[in-house]
Amino acid sequence: ENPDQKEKMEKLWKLMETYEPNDPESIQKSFARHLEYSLACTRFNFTMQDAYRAAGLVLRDRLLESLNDTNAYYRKMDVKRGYYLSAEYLIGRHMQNAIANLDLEQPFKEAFHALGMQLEDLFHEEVDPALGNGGLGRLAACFLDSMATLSLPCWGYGIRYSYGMFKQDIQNGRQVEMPDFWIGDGCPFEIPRPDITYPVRLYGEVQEGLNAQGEWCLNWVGGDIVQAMAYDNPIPGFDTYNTNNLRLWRACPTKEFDLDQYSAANFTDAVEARRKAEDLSAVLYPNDASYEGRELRLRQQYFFVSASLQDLLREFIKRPNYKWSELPEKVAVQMNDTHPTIAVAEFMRLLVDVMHVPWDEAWELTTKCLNYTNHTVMPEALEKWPVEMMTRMLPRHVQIIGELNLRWINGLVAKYGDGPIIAALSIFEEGDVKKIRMGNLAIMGSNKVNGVAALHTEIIKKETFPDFYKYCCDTGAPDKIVNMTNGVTPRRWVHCANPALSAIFTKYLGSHEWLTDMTKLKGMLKFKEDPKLHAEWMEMKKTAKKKLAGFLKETLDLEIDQDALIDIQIKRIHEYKRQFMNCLYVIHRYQQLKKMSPAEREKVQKRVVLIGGKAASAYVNAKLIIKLINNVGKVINNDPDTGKLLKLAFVPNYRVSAAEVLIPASDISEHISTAGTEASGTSNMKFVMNGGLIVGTMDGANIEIREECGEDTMFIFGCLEHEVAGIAAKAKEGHYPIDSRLQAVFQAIRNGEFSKGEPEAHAEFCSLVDKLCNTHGAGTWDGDRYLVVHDFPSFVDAQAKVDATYADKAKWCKLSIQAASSMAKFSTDRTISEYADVIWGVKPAPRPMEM
Ligand code: 7GP
Repeated sequence: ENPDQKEKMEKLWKLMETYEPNDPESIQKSFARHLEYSLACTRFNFTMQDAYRAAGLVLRDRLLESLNDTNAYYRKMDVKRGYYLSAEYLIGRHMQNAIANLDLEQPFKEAFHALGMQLEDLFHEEVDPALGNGGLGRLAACFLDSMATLSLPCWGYGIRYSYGMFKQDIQNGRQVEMPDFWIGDGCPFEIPRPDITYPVRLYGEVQEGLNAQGEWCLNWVGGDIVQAMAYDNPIPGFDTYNTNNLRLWRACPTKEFDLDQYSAANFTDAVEARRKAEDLSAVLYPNDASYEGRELRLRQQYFFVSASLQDLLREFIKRPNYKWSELPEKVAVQMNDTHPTIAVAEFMRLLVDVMHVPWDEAWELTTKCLNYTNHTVMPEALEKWPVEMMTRMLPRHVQIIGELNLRWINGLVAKYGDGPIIAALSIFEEGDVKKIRMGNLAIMGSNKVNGVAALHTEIIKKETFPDFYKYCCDTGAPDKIVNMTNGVTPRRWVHCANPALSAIFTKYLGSHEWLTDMTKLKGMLKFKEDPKLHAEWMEMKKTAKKKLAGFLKETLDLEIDQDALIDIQIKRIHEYKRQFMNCLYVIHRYQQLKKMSPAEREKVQKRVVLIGGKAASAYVNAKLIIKLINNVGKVINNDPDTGKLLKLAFVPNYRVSAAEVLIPASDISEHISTAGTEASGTSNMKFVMNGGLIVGTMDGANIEIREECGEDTMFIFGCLEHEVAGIAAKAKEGHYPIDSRLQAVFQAIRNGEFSKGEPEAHAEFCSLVDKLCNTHGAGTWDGDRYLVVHDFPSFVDAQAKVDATYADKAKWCKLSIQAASSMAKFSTDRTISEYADVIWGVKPAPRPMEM
């Protein structure tokens, strides 16, 4: 109002409006400023870790400018927004990716080179933020990259765990879990937002009462209130001025609560309460594709869902003259698996109890805004919470779910009469312990439900949720269940992880457009037989193998022959993924080598087999498989007859940054799950984009990759999904022959060849083998649930074909180029465009350079 004051404010605004310049000299100045003034380092005393932090802050300044302007633009344009709710984000290191996406590679390189520093060395200082388990979490991170790159107004919401995925140490061949306090030294990329907090209630009770308008209502009162505090993580897009946000919530004690305790002079209780509140976001549960009904886990889920929904609804009602009926035109929410599906009830609660929207309208809005992705067919992963537990923790939500279910069941009975379909579709599962099925709640509350690969989506319809699919078809909505085949971002997984390959593509295609339009890679196909490209391609692989060799030397003190075929299987350890079968094959290969004369051995293709991945801490068999791999590796690698020709190593502490070194170096990778068990797989895509070929089953996205790249680029084996039931049925009757080569492998294990001097390990290894063999006799068939015995012979054949093909270098190179150049479909840019079109109805909103 005061003109003098206004003038001064305008001066400040002008100052704030200017962007940080991006020439090398300005970057250096900004770096020095952060080193000295943000980190309090002196000229004489700073470490590489300090340098990394200061460089991180240089980037953060630029990210913030872009983030703020992007948000302002979205508001100005009043766009529809997408919100991705995920309990996990396996984001990986920020720095290299941020530099690439902000288009600062050249000036950064120059700036730091001139200061005597290599960017690579700075990158190495960053700890991986590992706020996820595996595929589901990494997919969420690739999705964020594509949302920003496509200039889509989409944000991610999740939990800022203080302890991420545990660090895996290998001691005496066994997995030992170590805490990963990744946030210990602070992360220079995140922006704490003490100004953005929401209260989240847990426990307490529901009381009848009157609302502000004097109407009868139900009030949820009492219990504990924690504050969710926002931490923003800017996600820059590539080749756009948009930067989106990943908002992670940290649990903090409420201020009032603390004060009460303090005034009661009960200081230690107050501190204890603080600790209890903070526990909520302390640790990520290290389970992948399995479920543990732990109370803290449900608390975490509700905590982040409630804060996120409050935040996005606040954004909606900030709009002038908002109308609730417009909500589905402005908001689309994606629930990443069942973890955030309490959102269905929380959305209803916020609309009905807090915003006073009538029930029927609220339900219509909920089911128009929410969507659900299923990521696994493993029944043990479908969350079901005991009603008793949920009633204690979220009493109002259980009422809401009860009411929703009542209306739902009434409708179903009217349609089908009382019968088994009613029990199958109910949200409640009867039994000794009555449970709430989160999958059913998710489907009921969603506009669209999707699987993550074509085969997986069919399995969802046929096997995981057949009654829902029937209901959808019967009500004229078969399209409620759609397929969204997964992808990966080529920025991180090709450009950053494999700069040599990125340079080849850009050189041959004449521009880096392929990085945002992977169909451009088709242009490489005309060079697939070009000897000049072959030479460069092989050089690229050599560079990657050299880097891998350095990594293996450093982490395992393992020397590898860089001319060997590199064979990699990296993913969570799970019986359905069949790392065990891979290990059994390596033993077989070793036995073959041992039988040969030295002259015969000379002719055998050299191989290095690398297996890596974490096992859930309570998953006994997965942990045993790790031990077996380590023990087998020890025998093979130290055998003078074979050591040069075959190596087997377990790569410890598999994580995003390790994947970035391993994947570019592979010749083949193993995606060998039993048909019908791997929902999609995404590392298969990363490997092929880097010119590796797949040994795989007809499962998940393998099927679609093969379709795109050509049958000759994949070494397929094993039974098909529709054959599994028949094989299992025959096995139950005792028709389950064990291949003689596999018997020889079993024999070696039983003879203790891989457990010398370790009686405990010997018994454990025998138990693994016995389990596979325990397939005979009616009714007892449960041992080889994943058909290792059945698929082993064709696996051996596929591996022989790999060796034969690899011997022809020109052919191999051609296949490698052909495959890598045919992967457009598996860019998350394609996946996310489909989500935006088919599920969310969200449109790109690229902001102009200057605002
Ligand atoms: C994984 C699936 O196992 C994998 O096949 C898929 O590619 C990935 O999701 C992304 O869709 N599932 C999980 O990581 C997981 O934890 C249980 O599933 C909820």
